[in-house]
Amino acid sequence: MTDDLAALAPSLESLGWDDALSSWAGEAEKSLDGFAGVGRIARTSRGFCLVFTGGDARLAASSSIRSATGVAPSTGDYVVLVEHPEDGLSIAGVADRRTALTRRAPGRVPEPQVLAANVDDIFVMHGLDRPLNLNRLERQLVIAWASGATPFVLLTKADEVGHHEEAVETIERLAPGVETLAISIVSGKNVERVRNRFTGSRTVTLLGLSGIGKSTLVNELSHGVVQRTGEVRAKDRRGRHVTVTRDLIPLPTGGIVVDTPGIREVGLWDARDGIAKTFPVISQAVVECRFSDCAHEAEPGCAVREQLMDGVITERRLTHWRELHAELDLQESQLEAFDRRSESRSRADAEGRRDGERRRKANKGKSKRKKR
Ligand SMILES: Nc1nc2c(ncn2[C@@H]2O[C@H](COP(=O)(O)OP(=O)(O)O)[C@@H](O)[C@H]2O)c(=O)[nH]1
Ligand SMILES: [Mg+2]
Ligand SMILES: [Zn+2]
Repeated sequence: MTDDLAALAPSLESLGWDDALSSWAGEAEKSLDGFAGVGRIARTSRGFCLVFTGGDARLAASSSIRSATGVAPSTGDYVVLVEHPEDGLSIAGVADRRTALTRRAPGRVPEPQVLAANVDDIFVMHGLDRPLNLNRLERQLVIAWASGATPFVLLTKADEVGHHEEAVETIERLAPGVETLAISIVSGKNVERVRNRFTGSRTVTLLGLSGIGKSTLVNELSHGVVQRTGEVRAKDRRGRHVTVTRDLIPLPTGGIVVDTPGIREVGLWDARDGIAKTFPVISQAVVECRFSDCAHEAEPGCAVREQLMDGVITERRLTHWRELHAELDLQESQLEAFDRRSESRSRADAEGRRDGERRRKANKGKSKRKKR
């Protein structure tokens, strides 16, 4: 890949390093053995992180902090580093996150995965060259809102369709209060408006399926300084540089963009608030139902059903809203079951340890007696 993130070496200030982070790092430094500086994570992969350290980029191990604190350092995190002769450079602390774009990690065990930390805006992106998938868009908006950052919707490849105003209107109805723009790198439509979001250390994450033009937008925003995509392979017409890592890219004209690989599975994590913000009309109606435990089925005085009858709320949206809550309900019960299991496991472990301790003491007594 020709992106060569490590060569960018931005200053700490342009990465958003501020006084609060300095005092946090100063405190951390006091208790750390082998303090080796601070930085912001540019990329993570398999137990290692590429860290921008201010004028430099260094590779640091991240696995030990994960096992010690349970926090997996993520792209966008602010960190302190330590260096020891035997294990080299490693991450010793992760600053509290301002915001965190989080999904449920794929797999059976319910656990969160932070896709990007300390981001200001999230661009939820869809290609206009394919049909709009409203459920997918809502799901992405839920995790975007739940992150604490501000979501935007970008409809890409506007040059490929003549009727993008219609799509913009659909999304504006779907996501009131979320700014929606149709853009095109080919015609230049709205590229300047997007570019204007990037100033100072403002950090924007691109979210959306593979092939919708995220990396192409990064190339454009960086005026070609960063090359995230290559020529298209003749054989299968796929871009040669499919993005595989989540990379934090400081732009030469200010602002920071986080390019991500297309993620198919967007499981929710801790996202009730994100659901409420994505479905403001339903959330408001719920409060107005006569019964506080209204299931919005056939109860009298149900404001949700009233608005459904009036056509203010659509059947599809209500169904999807229920499904998203059900996903979190299921996850919560999985988590409880999981906690119970690990609790009984640690109780068994503790008993095992006590037994072992008793045996060791008994053996010690025996050997002492033998010696005598
Ligand atoms: N027509 C058109 N094609 C685009 C536009 N932006 C990106 N593409 C094409 O879409 C394909 C996928 O782009 P890429 O940036 O790799 O998508 P990513 O997987 O989201 O990073 C490439 O062939 C791009 O040339 C656009 O505005 N208009
Ligand atoms: Mg890409
Ligand atoms: Zn109701």
